[in-house]
Amino acid sequence: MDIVTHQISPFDGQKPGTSGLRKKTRTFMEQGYLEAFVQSTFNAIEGCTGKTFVIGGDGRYFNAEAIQTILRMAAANGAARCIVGQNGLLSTPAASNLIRKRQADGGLILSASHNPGGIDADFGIKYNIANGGPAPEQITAAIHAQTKTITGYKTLDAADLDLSEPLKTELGTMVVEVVDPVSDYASLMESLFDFPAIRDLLAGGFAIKFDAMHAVTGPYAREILENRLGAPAGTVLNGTPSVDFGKGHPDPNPIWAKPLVDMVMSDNGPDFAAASDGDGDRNMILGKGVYVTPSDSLAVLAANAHLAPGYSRGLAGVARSMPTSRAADRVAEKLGINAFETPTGWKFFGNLLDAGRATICGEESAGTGSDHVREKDGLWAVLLWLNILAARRMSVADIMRDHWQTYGRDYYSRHDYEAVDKTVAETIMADLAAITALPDGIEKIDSFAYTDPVDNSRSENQGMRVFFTSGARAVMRLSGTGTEGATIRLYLEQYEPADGQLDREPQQALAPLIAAIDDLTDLKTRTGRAGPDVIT
Ligand code: VG1
Ligand code: CO
Repeated sequence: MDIVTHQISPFDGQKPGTSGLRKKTRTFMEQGYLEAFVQSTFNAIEGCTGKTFVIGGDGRYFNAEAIQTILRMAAANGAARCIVGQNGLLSTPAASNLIRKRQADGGLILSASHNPGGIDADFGIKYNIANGGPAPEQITAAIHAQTKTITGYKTLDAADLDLSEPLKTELGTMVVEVVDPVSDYASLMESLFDFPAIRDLLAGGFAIKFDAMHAVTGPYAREILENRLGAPAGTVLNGTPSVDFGKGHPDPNPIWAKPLVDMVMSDNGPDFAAASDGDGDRNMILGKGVYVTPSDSLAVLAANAHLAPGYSRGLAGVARSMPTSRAADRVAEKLGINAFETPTGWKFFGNLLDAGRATICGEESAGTGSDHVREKDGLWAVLLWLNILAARRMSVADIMRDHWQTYGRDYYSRHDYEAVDKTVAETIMADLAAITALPDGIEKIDSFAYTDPVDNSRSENQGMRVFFTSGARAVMRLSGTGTEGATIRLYLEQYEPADGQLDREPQQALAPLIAAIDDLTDLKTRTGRAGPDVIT
């Protein structure tokens, strides 16, 4: 098979965002676009010679074609081996696990995660390093630098491989191993959690539902929840991955997973329900009559993790992204363990996990995970919740009440203003940063910067924070995963002590804070919106 080099010129805007490069699918399908980014990645990591990579994606439109392209390019660039999920599928946490388990040099994950899929929707690709986690900023910056000067890419003149069955084959001199995407991951979960106790809980009539949202977790959830834990057939909803996620938006939040929320809010709804996103790294947790905010979920998991065998020795520390509520910090303080505050994006947890300084990490955007892999992990969070429910034999609502009565409650909400004109959004941010005279009730406004405690790398401009004298906090930042205009994310939180009012409706509890931020920034008028597009 011949190695061929194709000349190309750089494409504008191939700058990885919060989690890899995300663009419209049609952009990725332009001739040479994917190739330019993949070759830039290979160049940035000083080539592929002799290396092993894990490759897989969430099954969205263009996943299958992109994988064939990447395999040919990896072979032409001298890689020794590629491990690929059957049919090109791998959830993000399963890919992270495979990279670690097989001691691969890295991996390429094809996903735009919670963004919709289809020829007129979004596609994405990201590079993960040998620890199984997303490439840190130094590497994504090196990839971006390569994309600006690239002149050509190498590929193999070869036909597509059949990836529909587990097998070992060759592409040029590179070995291609097609693997069952589920089994290693399911075994990892079984090693962390008390499966007999969960099986017993479910056998006793505790009813659960899991909405895979037509995305990658369907096969994983069926194997784990239905086959290994004995949940009745039909527990997993929308369990067959489809290229356009059933024309849905695979984002597990009360807006996009509304049918599931309606189900748990109904009289004869299940005791527990959960959903995950396109690539399986996010989770939404629901109990009969309750939606658990991701920030609270992180705190509850940290407080109760010792009930699961994998965490029975306790936690080294808890890390959360800056906009995530401070509920987890309260748990860390009580447990006497480390609490870390990092910028948004899972890549910032990697060093803390590698150094053994944090065991559990989480983001307000419905991502939680631990040191078992180096990505957030939707099904992991679901199983840890089930393990806790099996050990404590309480309802989700009672667990929440008990948690707030112990630690107090951080009322929390995120308001998203989507597809805002980019210049308008940037000016709103710049004006907020420029405020010098603080209005009454505001104690401090700053721009969050982070120094990684392990390697001392510095990340500036990670979001504006507004601290109120009442103890409330608002955060504003621009999304780094969108593909259209700018998305302004406004994060709101207000603490209520354990002896205070713990059962208020969050939007009402936060109403004064919402009004104060609108006064400060003129957000609604300047975006021309009556209110946020999405409230979580
Ligand atoms: C969003 C979330 C962030 C998350 C990222 C990737 O980023 O806010 O917490 O890490 O998505 O999640 P941004 O820059 O749009 O706010 V996933 O599940 O889409 O890979
Ligand atoms: Co995701």
